[in-house]
Amino acid sequence: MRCDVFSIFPDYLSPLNLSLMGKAQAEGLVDLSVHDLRDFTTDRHRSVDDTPYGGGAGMVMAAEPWARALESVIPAGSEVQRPTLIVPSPAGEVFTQARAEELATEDHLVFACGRYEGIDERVLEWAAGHFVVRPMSLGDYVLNGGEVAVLAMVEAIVRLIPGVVGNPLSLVEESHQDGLLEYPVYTKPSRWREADVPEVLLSGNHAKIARFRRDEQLRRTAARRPDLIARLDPAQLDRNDLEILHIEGFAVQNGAVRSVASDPGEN
Ligand code: 6GU
Repeated sequence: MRCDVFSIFPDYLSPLNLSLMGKAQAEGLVDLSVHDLRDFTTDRHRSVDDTPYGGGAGMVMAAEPWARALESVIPAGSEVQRPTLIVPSPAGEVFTQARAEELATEDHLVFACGRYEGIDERVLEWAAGHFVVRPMSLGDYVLNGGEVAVLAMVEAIVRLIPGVVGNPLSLVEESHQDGLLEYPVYTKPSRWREADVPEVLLSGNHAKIARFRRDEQLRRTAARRPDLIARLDPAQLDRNDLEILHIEGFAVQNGAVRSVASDPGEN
């Protein structure tokens, strides 16, 4: 996979050269380039921003440096498929594990890190002629710029490329892989400061261990992320699952898992 990242703070992206991401690059699984947006300016001050039309606080990133930057990575041949242009923004669609899986199959991703109040909208309209443009958000909070979001998205995507994570089995038992949070984990010693590891985990009974872990996934997800429980497919739940969910205040109604918590004000 080829990845091009554009930013006015290229140093912000240097962690992408460390650890698993650095190794993926060294092994040729990812070809990552970080570019300084200011290298695509033409004025003496290398300026990238200007005041917003219509007024309002802050500055807006100007179109021309962005267009010149993005043009530098448009593939030459017309037969190659358009790269995906990810524009980190709190106004984008939410980046999830499903989006990471989808993007991990692409040949060429381009990331445009905005700062200030964002990028002149006409850049995104123009870019749609050369890229599949996807504004994407990490979640409902505001960062100062797209760089930290790109660190998170690139890490989530690249680790799904075959060969990047040494043991592919470690990808299958993770949070969000089956729509549930992951189960709690423990290591030696079995008793630590009066606290024992759940006994079933020492039993060697693999069926019981699997059931315990599934129950813990359901309990945790119900407590911390009821929104994820509501998205479960009831056809994928066994009797034991339904029993746990019932204890946690959920039941299947009209083909969906719903909260039946009697707590007034809850819904
Ligand atoms: Cl992708 N960008 C910015 N600036 N803020 C964010 C975000 C992205 N996701 C959540 N907050």
